[in-house]
Amino acid sequence: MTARAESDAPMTVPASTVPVLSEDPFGDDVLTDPLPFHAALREAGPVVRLAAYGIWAMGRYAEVHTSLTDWQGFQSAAGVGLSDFKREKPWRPPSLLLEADPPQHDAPRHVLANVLSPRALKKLRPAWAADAEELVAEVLAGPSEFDAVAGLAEAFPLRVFPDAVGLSQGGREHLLPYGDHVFNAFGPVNHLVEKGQPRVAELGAWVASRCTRDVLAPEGFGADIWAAADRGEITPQQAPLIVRSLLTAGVDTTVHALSAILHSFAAHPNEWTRLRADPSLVRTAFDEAIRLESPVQTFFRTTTQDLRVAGADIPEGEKVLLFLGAANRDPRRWEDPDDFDLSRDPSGHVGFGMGIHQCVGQHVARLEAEALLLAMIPRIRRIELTGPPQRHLNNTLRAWGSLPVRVELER
Ligand code: OVM
Repeated sequence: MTARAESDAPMTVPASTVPVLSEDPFGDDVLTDPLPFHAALREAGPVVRLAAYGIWAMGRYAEVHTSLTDWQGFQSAAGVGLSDFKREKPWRPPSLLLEADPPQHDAPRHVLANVLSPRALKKLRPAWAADAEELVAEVLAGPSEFDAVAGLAEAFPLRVFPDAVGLSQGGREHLLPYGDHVFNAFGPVNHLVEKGQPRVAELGAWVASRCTRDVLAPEGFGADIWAAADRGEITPQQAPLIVRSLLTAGVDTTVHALSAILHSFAAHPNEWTRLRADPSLVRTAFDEAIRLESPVQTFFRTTTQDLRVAGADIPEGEKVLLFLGAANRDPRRWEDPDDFDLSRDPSGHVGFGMGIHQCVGQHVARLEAEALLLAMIPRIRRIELTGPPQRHLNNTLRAWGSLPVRVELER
């Protein structure tokens, strides 16, 4: 772009004038507290370049939403991490759901959407409610001060989800480290990815070994996926990779979502009182905490053609980083975006993505959260923080290391 004298400046903004940010969004500082970076990203403009990686980024709700719903222009098959699968070999066989576009995406998506539909989950509700009551009773029988991440947010999904998949008993301790690495691997190869490298072969091999029909229980999400292969809805070659998606995307995500919910209430005791007075607010509470915390912070897309977004020209084949977490706190879309407020309508948040890839497991996550909160409501009068929560750094997840809380019991 050549400089122009102000007098003959064009009336329209040159399309190539895109703001550039130099900060590394995957650096420890930003991962520890992403909010200042998100604000700078939104303020810089609707489309921004990130010099650290030579990529594009969006942090405002409108453009993030538009890009997520435009799967024709913003593909997933080139990978939804920084790595471009058209140029680099993927580190593991690509997901048939996350890292696929129509038409290849359609059959796996259809099958998994049915397996995890609210209708299919109905039969799990009573058992999960009982499991949640049992876990909460165990925790509350102990000290009134405890770590809510280990005690509740990790313990509950690990108690119900692997069994619901039909996963065999041995090796379940591999689930969280494997998921943590997969979500790190969407980012650049920084120290977080390097930390996972020594175990990636072992963990990946274990997960792959748990996806075949013979090792899955005769009833469960795994068996349901294999039954869809029997009906010809997917091929027998596709079934194990779809089971892998459950084991990859179904544990860490829900653990950190539950942590986000528990943190929200511990930090806002009045909202806990309000929830206790009206437990039908559990569904709002779940979405409001997902909006506020955005357990999955970012995903990439890759442009399939030259595109113009909000006046910016993005060439074909470019990586675009979409900041779900920034969009979910965009003041252009949300009133008092940083408040955890059960009287708002959080629907429309992009914490689960939007469009054809929107989280297919969200009803599982919702059921887990509802079961846990409904078990806590009658027993816990107040939950409060006893110290600063510790973050667990991850390139994609807004994750928690610990959440020190004190509970006051209902007598
Ligand atoms: C998958 C997968 C892995 C990570 C995340 C995700 C949020 C999906 O293997 O399909 O969706």
